[in-house]
Amino acid sequence: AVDVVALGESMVTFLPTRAGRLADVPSFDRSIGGAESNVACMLAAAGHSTRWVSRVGDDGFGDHLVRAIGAYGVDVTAVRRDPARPTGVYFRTAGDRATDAHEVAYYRAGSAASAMSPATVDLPAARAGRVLHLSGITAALSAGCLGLLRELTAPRPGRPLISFDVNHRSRLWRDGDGAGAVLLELARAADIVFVGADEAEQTWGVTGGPEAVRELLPAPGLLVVKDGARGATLFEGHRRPSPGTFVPALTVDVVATTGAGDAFAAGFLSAALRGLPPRQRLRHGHLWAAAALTVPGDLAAPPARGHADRLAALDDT
Ligand code: KDG
Repeated sequence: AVDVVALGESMVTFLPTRAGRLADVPSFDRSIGGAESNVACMLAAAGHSTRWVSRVGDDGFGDHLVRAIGAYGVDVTAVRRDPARPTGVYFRTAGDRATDAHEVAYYRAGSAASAMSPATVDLPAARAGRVLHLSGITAALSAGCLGLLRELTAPRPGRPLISFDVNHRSRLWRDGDGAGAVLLELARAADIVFVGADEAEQTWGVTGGPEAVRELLPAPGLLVVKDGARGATLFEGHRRPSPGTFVPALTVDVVATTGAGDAFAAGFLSAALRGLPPRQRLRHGHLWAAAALTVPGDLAAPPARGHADRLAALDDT
């Protein structure tokens, strides 16, 4: 059986060759992005069996995504080609932390992946893993995509563990879409949830820190509330109030934050699949996130397992 199946839209990503506004950058390097496939690629690179389920266009960018993601060792046999709709692409600025002038330009409306639905996706392939990793990005893409997430997260015998990264991308939602309600419904249906403390405030108006997020999401057996550069808190089990485990993040020179959340989720899931204890799951999340924070692209190679295990076992008290 596959360890982790990740389902979602991936895009060819254009990374600027230098810092500056999109209006000023003259050239871009081709790369790949996609929150869920980033998770699958990192897990595959770390030796886990993974599958990516999605749709791409019957075009060169679709060929590139399937080839590049497959090259990480991810099973791409359940990726379908759409003869009519194109593969999505996006452009973004380099990590301009100092100016806080980060820009993202998506060209994904009407993409092949936005046509995902229970009718156009191989559902048995999506359900075949121990863990099915999903994100809130998919919910914003189309009614069919939201219907697909509802179908996959509905209770049913033998359902894989649902891992859900809230990933509230406000640029993809319109007023009236009810992003907060939809993302809350999906997070409540999941077994493992990743959410940023700032994201929880923006999405649900929760201001009381990790404990308040747990109040809102008491059901997931594993809830990780990430507090950016400070650290992350893990709540386990279904007890209320459940004491959280906080582990500080690493201090790194950030090149670009894009993809750090995906890397955190991948590192955490890897450690959880290997049965490592709670603190070490968070440590692996931070270590893998550090790998993504220190490269310009959305996707980084995970730290070598033995090395990460030794670092994760260090005592921080
Ligand atoms: O988490 C990184 C992703 O945001 C990026 O790779 C692109 O999937 C993407 C999105 O929808 O923003």
